[in-house]
Amino acid sequence: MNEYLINIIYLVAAALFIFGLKKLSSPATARRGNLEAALGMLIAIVVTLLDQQILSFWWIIAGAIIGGGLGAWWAKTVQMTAMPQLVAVFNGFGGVASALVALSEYHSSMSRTVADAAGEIAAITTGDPKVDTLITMGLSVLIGMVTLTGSLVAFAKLQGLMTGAPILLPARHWLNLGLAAFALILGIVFAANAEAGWAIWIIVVIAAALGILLTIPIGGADMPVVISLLNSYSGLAAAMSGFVLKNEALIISGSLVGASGLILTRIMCKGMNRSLANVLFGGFGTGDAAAGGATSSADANRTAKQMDAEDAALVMENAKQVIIVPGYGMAVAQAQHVVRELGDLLEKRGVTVKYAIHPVAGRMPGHMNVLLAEANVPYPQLYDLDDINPDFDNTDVALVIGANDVTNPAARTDTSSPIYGMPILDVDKAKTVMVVKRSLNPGFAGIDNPLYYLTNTYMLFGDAKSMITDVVGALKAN
Ligand code: TAP
Repeated sequence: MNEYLINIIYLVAAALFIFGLKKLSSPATARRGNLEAALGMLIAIVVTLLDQQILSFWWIIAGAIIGGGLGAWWAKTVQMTAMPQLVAVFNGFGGVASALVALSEYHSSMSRTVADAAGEIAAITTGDPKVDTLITMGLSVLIGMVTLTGSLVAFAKLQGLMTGAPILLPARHWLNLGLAAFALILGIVFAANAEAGWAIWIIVVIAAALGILLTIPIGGADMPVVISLLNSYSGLAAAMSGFVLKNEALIISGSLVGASGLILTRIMCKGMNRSLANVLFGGFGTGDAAAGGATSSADANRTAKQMDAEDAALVMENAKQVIIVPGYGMAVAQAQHVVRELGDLLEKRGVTVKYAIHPVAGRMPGHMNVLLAEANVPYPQLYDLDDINPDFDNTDVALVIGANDVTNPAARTDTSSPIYGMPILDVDKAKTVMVVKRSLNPGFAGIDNPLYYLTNTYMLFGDAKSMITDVVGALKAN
């Protein structure tokens, strides 16, 4: 195929990636955006396959069937709450794919095979790759392998295969720094001398070790941030492979993944009021509190008032406005469908219903948006933190469902709190606050929530799905 034609088609694919990404920024256009980006990817793949450099379609078809089949089966069967670890594994595979592409390209360019006159295959060394290609090969291998092992550790932590608590090795920063410096030196040796194939293999080992060492000191519950960062790394590794293969579409798509992963990481850190350095090197957290990692530090002298489902239904149906605040507990209980049913019933009774979405509610970016979209909650009813916060003052009921940290007023008032400064949903400003959760136990941050002891707060103790089902039943009976 003509090189110019290929590049123009790659450009079309890249444009589709960018338009697709833009559309992903709103729930209303996200599906279309996904489709457009997928179409871009399809075009890029077909053009690459039609390109004459493709050697064996059989390998490609076998890989697509096995890999695609496994991926589709896993994505279809995964629990919504296990989505972060699935994404982690996908990132890891992306990283190692880039590393393998760079390694195989190095070896095929160093050892080009030619058929001799007798039809036998003999290897000759050409020393073909130039310095710039060698540098990008080294970077692709380094970043790709860090992404692979880092992602596998993230997966193991989230899946409970290893402790979620930070593993803090003595002098770990020096160890990591030493390994990174060693990898850099090897990279320079490799770039200066294409024959130094041994150096790239040592880089493989060091990068694999670095991925593990950089990820084990991070608490299990911070893993979603790490996964988003590793996602960015996998994009960078792909972009580097793009330079190795001189494939513009790969360079552009890898850079887009790299940049969007970084933006997402920043949004998540901002939502938690933590710096990226604090997440990566702070050794924060004891694992995932919701998985039993933390204990309540509630003051025994304070009492939290309780309310039952019937009373809650009565208060809500007489309200002008109810703001529903979903959190991780709603995801665990899979209560989104019955929550929507509650919202619909209240609306039918003339109550204005809004959903307040905190950027880090749940355990992955957009977690609440995805769940509520799955339950067909209309998009216009979903409000971001900045848009909804001024509304709580004029709201009769804030109904908190399985959310904890994202509603903790200590973030506004208690300078000694680990979450001080984290933007929260100001639910305490509503006339009545109802909190649906099973106990007074803390959430991810492992800290007490003074919200539960305020005079306007009522606890509805129980599993989110069964409690909201009871409230719905009471509303229907009224
Ligand atoms: P959390 O603060 O973790 O609180 C969730 C609450 O849900 C728990 O206190 C738990 O209380 C309750 N719960 C668990 N299972 C339940 C069930 N079946 N029914 C009812 N309640 C249940 O959640 P959040 O408010 O959504 O905040 C998210 C936290 O995760 C933040 O601290 C955030 O920084 C962190 N984080 C988020 C992300 C992203 S991207 N979303 C990434 C990393 C970290 P009981 O045990 O008493 O029921």
